[in-house]
Amino acid sequence: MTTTEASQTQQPRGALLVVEGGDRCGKTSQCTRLLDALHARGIDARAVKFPDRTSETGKLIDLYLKGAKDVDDHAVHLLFSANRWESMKHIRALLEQGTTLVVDRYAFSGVAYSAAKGLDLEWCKQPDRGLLRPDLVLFLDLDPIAAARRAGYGEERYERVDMQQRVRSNFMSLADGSWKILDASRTVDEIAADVSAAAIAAVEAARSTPLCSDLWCS
Ligand code: DGP
Repeated sequence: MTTTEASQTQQPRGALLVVEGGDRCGKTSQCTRLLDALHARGIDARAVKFPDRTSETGKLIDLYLKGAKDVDDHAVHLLFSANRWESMKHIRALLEQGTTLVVDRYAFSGVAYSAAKGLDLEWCKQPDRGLLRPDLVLFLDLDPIAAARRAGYGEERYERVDMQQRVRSNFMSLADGSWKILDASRTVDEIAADVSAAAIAAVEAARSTPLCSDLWCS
């Protein structure tokens, strides 16, 4: 087969779609709704969640989040980053085979949460530098006071309103042109409609743009 024939038969890549937001902003429901919407359009898509609590680093992170283990803030930051790095090869392979990924939290959570604990924001970015750059970041923006009224709030380490206010402002400082900020105080259906419209446009655009491992490299 010639090089031209090989490139003609190559599968267009999948899109890396990240969903971010503070605790109890409705991310999990929106990720499920988005996957359903993509599948309904015949798009090959899968869910990914960070932290991945099943890996060795993830098990430690889970104990930390549940308050069962104390870990130095810098060390836990590196652990969350390692948890993402250990999935990168697999994520790249899926994207290259044409699978779109709906990723529940990514490096933006890493920075927003650790910096909210007082770590330097630029320092926090460094371990995740060079991760795959998302095609789209969907940020579900919810007032932390409204989030605190939602069921289950307060069960994990970071679920305190003062902490969540700082997390929200850190997230905002990370936003760039690849972000879509959505008002998460609306109904699930209203948010889902905006999420799927933005995601479908990003899946289309990703077909003709290369995959880049250059998050925060410039
Ligand atoms: P979730 O399973 O989406 O509810 O996330 C669990 C908690 O962990 C949530 O409070 C956000 C926080 N978190 C997620 N990723 C990171 C990270 O990379 N670093 C830090 N410090 N916290 C994170």
